[in-house]
Amino acid sequence: MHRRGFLAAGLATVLASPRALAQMKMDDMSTMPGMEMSGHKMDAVTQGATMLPEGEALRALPLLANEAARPSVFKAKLTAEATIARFAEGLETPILAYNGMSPGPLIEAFEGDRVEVSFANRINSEASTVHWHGMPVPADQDGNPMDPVAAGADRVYAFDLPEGSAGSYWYHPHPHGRTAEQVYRGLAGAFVVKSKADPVPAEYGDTVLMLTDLRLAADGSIPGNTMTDLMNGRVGDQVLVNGQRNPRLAVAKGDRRRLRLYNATNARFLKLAFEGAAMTIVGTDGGLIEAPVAVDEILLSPGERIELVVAFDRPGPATLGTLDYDRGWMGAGRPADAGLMLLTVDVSEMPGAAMPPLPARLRPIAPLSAPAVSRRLVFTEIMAMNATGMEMGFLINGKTFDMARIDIVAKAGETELWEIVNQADMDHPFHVHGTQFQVIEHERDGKVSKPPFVAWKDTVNVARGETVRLLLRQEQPGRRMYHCHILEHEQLGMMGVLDVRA
Ligand SMILES: [Cu+2]
Repeated sequence: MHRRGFLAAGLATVLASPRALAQMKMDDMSTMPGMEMSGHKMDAVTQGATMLPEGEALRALPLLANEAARPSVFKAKLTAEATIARFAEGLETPILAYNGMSPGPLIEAFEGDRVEVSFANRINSEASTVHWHGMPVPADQDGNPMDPVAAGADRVYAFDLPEGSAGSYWYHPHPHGRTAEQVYRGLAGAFVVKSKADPVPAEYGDTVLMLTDLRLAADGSIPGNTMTDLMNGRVGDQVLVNGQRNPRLAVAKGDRRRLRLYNATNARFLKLAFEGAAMTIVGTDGGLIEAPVAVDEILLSPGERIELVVAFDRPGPATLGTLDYDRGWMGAGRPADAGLMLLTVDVSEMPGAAMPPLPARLRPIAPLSAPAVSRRLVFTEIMAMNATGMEMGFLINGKTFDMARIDIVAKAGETELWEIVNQADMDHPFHVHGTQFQVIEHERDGKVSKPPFVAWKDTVNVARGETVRLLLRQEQPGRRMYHCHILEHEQLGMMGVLDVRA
């Protein structure tokens, strides 16, 4: 939806119940003017959906080769360009890819490294950027919408990876108004920063599982966003792991595997459980936590990552699948959350080589100091009728995103308390660029709860009706974005600009 005329033109009616309105208008909305519909009707989502074959051997993500001649430097080229994916026999899908692949190549570098990535935007007539999601890079190297790389242009992104920054990051486009589409058409990749002194045993391996969401029409094409997608965020028909549907991985009985799970979907909330294997959380968005935490299930909202050690002690298949999670859905067509099989692990009858135990302590995390400043960010949605039909807005403190406006001025190196208040009907995963934060509490219906462990995060789900309080410190000056990581919501205005001053 273009914001032209929205709010400024005046709203005839702002309804008290957005959900009821959304349902009422559902049938008409696909033909409404001003929507980026690409001619697709609402029901195109399920009619004629093409599902990929399941059960291929899990592919490791190809590594982006380091071309640097010197040690402690990571140097490579990344090209964004249209290509044809062949997801199945006889099926051709036009996608966008980094270096010809989707997900993009895995970038692996070490703490202390200098990174220089030459980016070539070869997307036809669209600006793009590379945003280094979660990484402590300088503001002018972070691929913000204010720094577009025009179609056909090149630029170098250069930054240093500080000590202590090891973690599971990712990269994706962040151009003004085009992020959601460039991501669902295929542009996203993982960036793992490694530590030279990693306490997790090397015998566990280190496997990135990039979870993306795909919707394919019968002809193999990826349809554009519908009105439902714009409201709820785009949810596809199938969740892929490293570009494959429910791939298989073979392990020996007794094996432990380190798995880094990425929710790189535009808008799908993934409540995950491993049937037949035991999960232990060892890390979050910004790296290892202090001590391992055993869990039965995990909620991974769009943009979040989690690092697990999974123990395969029972022979037979162990499956990573989804459970139901109600994140608030507007209108008809709520997708089934539960029962998606993401990964099948075949555990052998014969035990493998003995695995070293996971250490009881991983690393200390110093709590952020007492905040010097407190801020309150209120997330709301509005649905409104005007002369041409229904329009919707996704707001932070009553405003839609304006690239020319600075919403918050902060001081580099100063700890702040951010209170993210979700007064909307949907969950919104909150993300801020340039740093990692610490969630200190959640509040819902007057009940306050603390997170089960201290962790570095750059994305946190704020459930509808919930308030999340977090401590945050930006070390480097410059303009940073903060936004909902449902990419359609970000695109429709749920984003602000933080100006960090030295
Ligand atoms: Cu949102």
